[in-house]
Parts: sequence; C-alpha cells; structure tokens
Amino acid sequence: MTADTAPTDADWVATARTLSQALPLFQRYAGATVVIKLGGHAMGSDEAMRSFARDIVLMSHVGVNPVIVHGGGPMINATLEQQGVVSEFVDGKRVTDAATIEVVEMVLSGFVGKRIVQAINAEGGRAIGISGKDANLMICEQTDPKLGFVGTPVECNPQFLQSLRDTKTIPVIAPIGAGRNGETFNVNGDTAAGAIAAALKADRLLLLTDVAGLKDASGDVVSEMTPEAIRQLTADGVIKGGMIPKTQTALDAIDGGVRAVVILDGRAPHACILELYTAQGAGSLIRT
Ligand code: X2W
Repeated sequence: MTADTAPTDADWVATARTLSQALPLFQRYAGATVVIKLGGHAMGSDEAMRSFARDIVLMSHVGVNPVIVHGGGPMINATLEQQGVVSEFVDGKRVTDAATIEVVEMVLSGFVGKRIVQAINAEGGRAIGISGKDANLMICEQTDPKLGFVGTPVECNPQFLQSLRDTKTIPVIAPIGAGRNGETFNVNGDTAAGAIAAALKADRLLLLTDVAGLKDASGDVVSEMTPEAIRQLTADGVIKGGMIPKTQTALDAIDGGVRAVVILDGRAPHACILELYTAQGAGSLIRT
C-alpha cells in the first residue's frame, strides 16, 4: 500500500490479517503492567509524539496498564543555556545546584510531562502528569554530595497508582523525588523508571532511547540477552559509556522483580507496538 494509490481489497485483507494475528499477543499482555521510559532523545517532532501517544492509548485500550516515566535532558539543557548555564555531567548525572534543581523541576514537571499528557489525551486516552513527589511516590536520598541535588530512590510508594489503574488513567511521571528533609531531588530518568517498575513488579520495562539495542562483540544488535551475558560484555568492555547506566537499570530492575526489560529505539515508528504486538519484537530483551 502506498500513499498515492488507493488500497485494494487485498490490502484490506492484509490489514485485517495483521489485526487478527495480534490476538494472542493482545491476550498475553491484557492486565500486564508495562512501564515505559521515554527519554528526551527519543522525543521527536510533534508527529512522533502523536504516534507515541496513539500507541500508548492503543495499549491501554487492549488491557495493558501503561505507566510512563519520562526524561527530558535535552530540554533541561536548552532552558539552562537560555540562562547562560552549561551543566556538567558526572557518570551521566547532571551536577545539580540549588538554582539548577528549580529549572529541572520546572522543565520536567511543567513542560515535558504536560506535553506527553496532552498528546495522550488528544488521542482519546486519559493521562495525568505527576512527579515522584506526588503521594510520596519516590523518596530519595542524596546520591553524592559532589552532585548536589541528585537523588537516589530509596523508597517507592506506588499503591496510589492502583487507583489510577482502576479508572484507566495513565500516569506520566517526571523523575523528580522528594527528600526526607523537604529537599527536591533530580533523578536520572532511567533510574527512576527502574525503581518504579521494580516497586510495581512490572511485567515489562521498555527503555525507549536513541539506539537500536544492545550490541554483541561483533557489533550486531542482539534480540535477547541474559543478565549474565550483560555482565560479561560489560567486563569485556563491549558494553560501555552511556549504555552502562541503562544496562545497570535493567539489571537492578530484574533483581527487583521486573519480569523483563527491553532497550529499544524510541525514534523508530511504533516502537512499543512493534515490541509488544509482533512476534519479531524490537530492540534487545533482557531477562533471566
Ligand atoms: C536528568 C533527568 C532527566 C533525564 C537530567 O538532569 O538531565 C540527572 O542527570 P533523559 O532525557 O532521560 O536523559 N537527571 C540526575 O534523565 O532525561
């Protein structure tokens, strides 16, 4: 089927067959909790956002409980740059002083989260934007004094997400945590998604990023990998750099009770649908 020719009867039959073939997978994931981390680099144009939102609404419609945790690093950078501030990153974490945490919270909770909420609602879903502060969802402690207001989740209270689930409301969560002494903490988006997925004992954690998946020693993307293989490839230096926080998140999430984690390219069209509802899947699936 191309854009400039009208679909034929055979094309419509093919479309119907595709829908029918998805039935066993619709059934498999009905009732499943799927945490989706949408990274700032995976958020593209308005059209890409619409397509992502549509996929989330479709998942929700066929019985999945999607929980979205978003990033927004590039958007925070852009706002800080307007103020003449350039961030320093240590091991993938933004050094966050008192002025920076205000910008981080404003951009993530205000701008990025609400863009996703609005896109989902425009497709007929029902999304609500919250952060780790709401209902004590994610309590944090300071990660390292050198990083300032960067937090590590130490307690998650996801019980109230159940009431959202009961009303088919899709949570869109900004990776901001509350400290026990009234502090606001900036949490790496992957870390937040892993902690929330573990607290929910999610069936799947989808880490949508800007790479096709995990590569083996020959540079090929591997469709499935065990935690042991990841540890070995990391020790061998094959998995390195920016991939390490993602694989660490995946390993921690699996240790914490998440059934499987998928690292996939969120810029690819319909990445979530491809992963859940086609036999082929997408990206690299990690499970024991
Ligand atoms: C991140 C939070 C946003 C994030 C930051 O300040 O950039 C830390 O580095 P992406 O788009 O997923 O990278 N927090 C501590 O993780 O965004």
